[in-house]
Amino acid sequence: MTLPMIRSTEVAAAQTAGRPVVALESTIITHGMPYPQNLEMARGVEQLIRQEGAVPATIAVLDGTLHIGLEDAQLEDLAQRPDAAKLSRADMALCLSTKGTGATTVAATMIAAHLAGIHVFATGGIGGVHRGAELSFDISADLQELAQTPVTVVAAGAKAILDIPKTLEVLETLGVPVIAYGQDHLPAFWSTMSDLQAPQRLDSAAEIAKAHQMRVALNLPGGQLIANPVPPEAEIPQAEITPMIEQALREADEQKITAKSVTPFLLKRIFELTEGRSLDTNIALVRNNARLAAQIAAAMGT
Ligand code: PSU
Ligand code: MN
Repeated sequence: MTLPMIRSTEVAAAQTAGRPVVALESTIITHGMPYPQNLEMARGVEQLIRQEGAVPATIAVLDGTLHIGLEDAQLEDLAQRPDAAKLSRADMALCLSTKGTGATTVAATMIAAHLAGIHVFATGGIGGVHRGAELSFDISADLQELAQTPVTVVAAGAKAILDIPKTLEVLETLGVPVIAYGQDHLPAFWSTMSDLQAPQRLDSAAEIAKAHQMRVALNLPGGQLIANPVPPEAEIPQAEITPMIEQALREADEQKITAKSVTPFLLKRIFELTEGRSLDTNIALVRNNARLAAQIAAAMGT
C-alpha cells in the first residue's frame, strides 16, 4: 500500500534544492493553545524559521492524508477544528485508513518527519513521565519515540507538569541523549532553570548537528533531545508557577481526567490560573526553539 503523504509546495521545493527544513508538530495548535493565539503562534513560528533561512514543515493528517507542511489555508482551518484527533504513534495508521483528521504529537511528528527525510523538529515541551506514574503508568509515547526515531527534537525541557526526575531516568534507560543548550541545568519549560543538572550540555547549533550525525554514523536508532531554556525575560520562575501546577494537578485528579486528556487539561488550567501568562511564555519558548532548530538544520546541511 502506498502511504497517502504529500508535501507542501514550499517543503517540496526546499527538499529538491537541498535546503534546510524544520518539522513542527500540530497538537500544540489544536490541543495546546486556544484559538486565535494558536494560529498566530503557528504562523509566527513558521515565519521565524523562514527568517533563519530554513523552511517550516508543520505536520498533520487532513482527511486521510499525511501532510508534510501545510498551506496557510490548511493551517487556518486546522487551528479552528476542535474535533481534530490527537495522534500519537498508536493512532496514525487508523486515522489515515479511516480518512480522519488529526494533529500530530511529538511522537507522531517524529515518525512523519523521518519518513519525509527531515532530521530536525521544534516544539514546546515533550511529553514525559507524569507525576504519580508509579500508580497510573502514564508515560508519554514521546519518550519511546525518541529512543527509536532518528530526529533531533528541540524543546524547552519536559513540561513542568510532569515528574522531571523520572522523565530523565526513563530517557537514560532508553539511551536518549538529553542535551541542555548553553547551560548546565535542565530548563523546566516555563522556567529557565530547574534544580536538576542536565546529563549533557552543548553550546552551539553546529555541535548539536555533529552529535546527531555521529549517532547516525554509529548506526544507533533514535534521536536526541535538545533542552533549550526559555529566554529569561519571558520565563515564569519556578516558585511562582509551582503552586498553580499543583492546583491543576489536584483538579485533574478530582475530576478523574485520564489518558490523552491529561496534558491538554493541565495546560488549559495553568493558562487560566496564570491569567494567560503561561501562554505568552509558551509562545516565547516555541519561537526560541524554532530559531535554534533552524540553525541546527542549516548546520546539518539539510
Ligand atoms: N507541548 C506544549 N503543548 C502541547 C504539547 C507539548 O507546549 O500541547 C503536546 C505535544 O504534542 C506532546 C503531547 O507530544 O502534548 C504529549 O501528550 P501526552 O502526554 O498525552 O503524550
Ligand atoms: Mn499520557
